[in-house]
Amino acid sequence: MPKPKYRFCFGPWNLSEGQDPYGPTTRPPQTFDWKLDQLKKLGFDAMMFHDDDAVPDIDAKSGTQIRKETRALKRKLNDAGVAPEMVAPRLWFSPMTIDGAYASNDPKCRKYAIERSLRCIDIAKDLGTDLLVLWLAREGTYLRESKNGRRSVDLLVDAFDKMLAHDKRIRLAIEPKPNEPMDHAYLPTIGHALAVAQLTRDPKRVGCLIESAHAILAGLDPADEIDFAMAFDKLWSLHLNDQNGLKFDQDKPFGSANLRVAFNQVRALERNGYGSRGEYVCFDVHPFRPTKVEHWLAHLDNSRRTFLRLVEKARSFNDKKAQGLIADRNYAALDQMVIEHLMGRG
Ligand code: XUL
Ligand code: MN
Repeated sequence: MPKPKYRFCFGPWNLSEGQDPYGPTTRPPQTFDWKLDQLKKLGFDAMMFHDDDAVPDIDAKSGTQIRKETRALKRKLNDAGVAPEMVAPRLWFSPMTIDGAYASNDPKCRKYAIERSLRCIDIAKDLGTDLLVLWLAREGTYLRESKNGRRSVDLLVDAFDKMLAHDKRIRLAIEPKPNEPMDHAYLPTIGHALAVAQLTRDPKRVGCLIESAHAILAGLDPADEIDFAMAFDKLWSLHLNDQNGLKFDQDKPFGSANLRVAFNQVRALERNGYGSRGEYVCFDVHPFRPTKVEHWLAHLDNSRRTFLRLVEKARSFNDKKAQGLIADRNYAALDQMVIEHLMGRG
């Protein structure tokens, strides 16, 4: 398989201001144009969008206005030579999604969620991407008795079907996450995402996006999630980052908590040829809250540097020697070989 030249992406939300549930922002807000400039300066290739990153205050705007603003954004991206990677409906902010979106108990709220998603598909089309990412933030429960799990699956499938019918070219990439903000999400892993794809009217157009931190939160190794998704040809996007154990979603720089887990993700991408069909490597990372304005871009630059260094490490790993150790069931030596390789020897 030819070695892909990786292309990189991030979203406007990855240049965040430092707010957390316990305190306010620590950096001043910046304009979208500033963020696009930084993306270019860092030499990234594409930007990913929520629908209201593309069209702010989207719920208050008419279809005509949304279209006008989307086209203006498209021109701006063209001028900057930056591709739109995907668009994702932000279905977790509105008063209409307090108790869920597609699987809300309230039919008016379900209708809102579907209509907003269809508008988001129109934005994707006008921007020039066929990828809709669905992070199903509020599809799950805080308490099991509040929803009927079986009915929720049916409602999710019904919503996906409406999206697939709305635009014959759109592809849905489900981004699973097991918890946060929910206690338990309905689609917590890649296995769930790919299984639910089979229930839709066009399984070929329903795939997934793996986020490293989300897989770790599910107690899984993200490298295994990558291999699993790619065995089905369903890994259409990727949010690389890192996560220190089973707690809140940390969105740390790639490789920052566990270099070996990062190395194994890169190896999985390499062996499956990720990127060879135009998929981007996106970093869903955030600056640490104490980060000063002058260091605001470091987490993105560092993530890409680490990724590229790990590509070198994956390509220079002595597979022949490793295979010998595997054949001899000498896993202690294999373990040490990986460690020495990552430390610069072996
Ligand atoms: C949430 C998350 C989102 C999605 C896009 O944990 O990762 O930023 O990636 O909606
Ligand atoms: Mn993500």
